[in-house]
Amino acid sequence: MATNRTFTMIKPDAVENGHIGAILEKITSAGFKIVAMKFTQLSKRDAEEFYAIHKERPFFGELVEFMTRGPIVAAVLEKSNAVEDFRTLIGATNPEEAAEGTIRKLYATSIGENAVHGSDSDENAEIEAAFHFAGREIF
Ligand code: FUP
Repeated sequence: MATNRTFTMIKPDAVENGHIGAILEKITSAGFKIVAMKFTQLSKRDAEEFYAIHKERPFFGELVEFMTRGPIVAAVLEKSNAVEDFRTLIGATNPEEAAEGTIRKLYATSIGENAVHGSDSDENAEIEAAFHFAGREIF
């Protein structure tokens, strides 16, 4: 996958709270093009694999429980400097520390339920996109 792409999820809290439309509007208004998208729900196994890097962390059980409790929107986004610019758009992991106007500041509930995911590197963007989408589902 090109380095001008990143991967995102609108997490179960934001879906439950009715923020899908507002978050997609923020994303497209910021210049990101949606090149893949699906409404889906992670199984326990999916979430454990997706967040395997955190498996020794004390919050891992809660993270898996949260990410599997309802549907999510998964998407691949395209823009120059996509990974870094998207991390800026979503804000800090903890919404209390997120900058004004960022998606997490506006829509996240807590550090554990923080509304959106954004890949942290080009390499992870590619791995995460491939986890959720077949090549023919990315346009
Ligand atoms: P981010 O890259 O900002 O999504 O944050 P991390 O990769 O560090 O963490 C991934 C997810 O783990 C967060 F979105 C929420 C959860 N988490 C916690 O629940 N508590 C923490 O202290 C850190 C992360």
